[in-house]
Amino acid sequence: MDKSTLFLSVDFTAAEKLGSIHDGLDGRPVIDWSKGERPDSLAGIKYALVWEFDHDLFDRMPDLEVIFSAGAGVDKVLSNPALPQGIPIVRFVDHSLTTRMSEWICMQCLNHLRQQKHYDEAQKKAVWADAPQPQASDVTIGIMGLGVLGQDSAQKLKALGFNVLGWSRTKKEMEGVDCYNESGLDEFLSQCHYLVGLLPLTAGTTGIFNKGLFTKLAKHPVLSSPIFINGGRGKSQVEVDIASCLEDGALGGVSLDVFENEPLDADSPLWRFDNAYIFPHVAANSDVMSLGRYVDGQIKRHESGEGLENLVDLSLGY
Ligand code: NDP
Ligand code: OXD
Repeated sequence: MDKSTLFLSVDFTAAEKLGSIHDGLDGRPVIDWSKGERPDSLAGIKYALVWEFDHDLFDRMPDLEVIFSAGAGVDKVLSNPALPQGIPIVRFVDHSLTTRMSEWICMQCLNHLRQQKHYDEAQKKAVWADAPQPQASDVTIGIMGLGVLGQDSAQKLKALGFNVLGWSRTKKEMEGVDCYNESGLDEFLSQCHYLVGLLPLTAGTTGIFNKGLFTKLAKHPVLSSPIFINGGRGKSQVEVDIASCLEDGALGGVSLDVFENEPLDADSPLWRFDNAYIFPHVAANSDVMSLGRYVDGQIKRHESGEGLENLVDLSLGY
């Protein structure tokens, strides 16, 4: 049986290092809009894989059955005002992406715990200088967002010896991790020395990481000020508040992979804090070949009647 064509509107040029999207698609034909392919008609297209895309494209796909997001977060896809009604949207859930996000989260927690900035500076100046050395079990890390990524990070941080707490919209049950929901937010925050953000961007999470929230975090007896690490979405954080908290010591350090506006403006003060690790939204890039394999697998499930996985709940926005 001929495979149905996948419409592709994602520019993978920078990401196709280890393999191409085609390597994962098992021979499925593709119309690659991002590479300038412009067929006379988009009628008959049942599947579209998108990230940022022209708002009117979907009007030209009367036969569309499924939209696939090229990332785990779907805020960009959902922000399209011309999104067709009633078409299921599948987000990207992938072992490699999950594992790499947990690596980044663990690395940031360890960077702050083991005072990496202090040693980087000391090395630059050829100074032999000691710094306090608490162990992981002295530190409580709270994760806001206990979904696919948050739960994997929680388990790996636990394995490193940290005390781990979790917070999510619906309360989770995780062995060894005390979990909270919205009503327990203050109790959760009051215990966290480090706060990790792994939330999707929705109306409910926009601007949630602000000064009011940071001032509720716990002060560590040795490291003193709390640490904020965000791998979710930048518009969940208020950057003027982060800068002000780093200045007045309400925050002792940050690791930020995501920003209100990306790329982060060269004039942003966040680049220049000694205790800030700044990354260009690279905590866990989608692996292009895995993404191809995933989309092809989901189309096969859909066509065999097995059903799509990881569907976005439009009423929740993630
Ligand atoms: P999931 O949908 O699996 O998990 C989202 C979690 O956030 C769930 O626990 C959910 O609660 C919780 N949540 C959502 N809204 C609220 C709210 N208003 N209040 C409290 N909790 C809430 O997503 P993933 O774990 O797969 O991904 C999380 C985000 O990470 C993505 O949406 C994306 O923005 C970001 N991301 C960033 C990457 C990067 O490179 N920086 C790479 C990949 C993803 P509940 O469990 O109750 O539903
Ligand atoms: C994603 C991302 O959502 O890369 O997958 O940010």
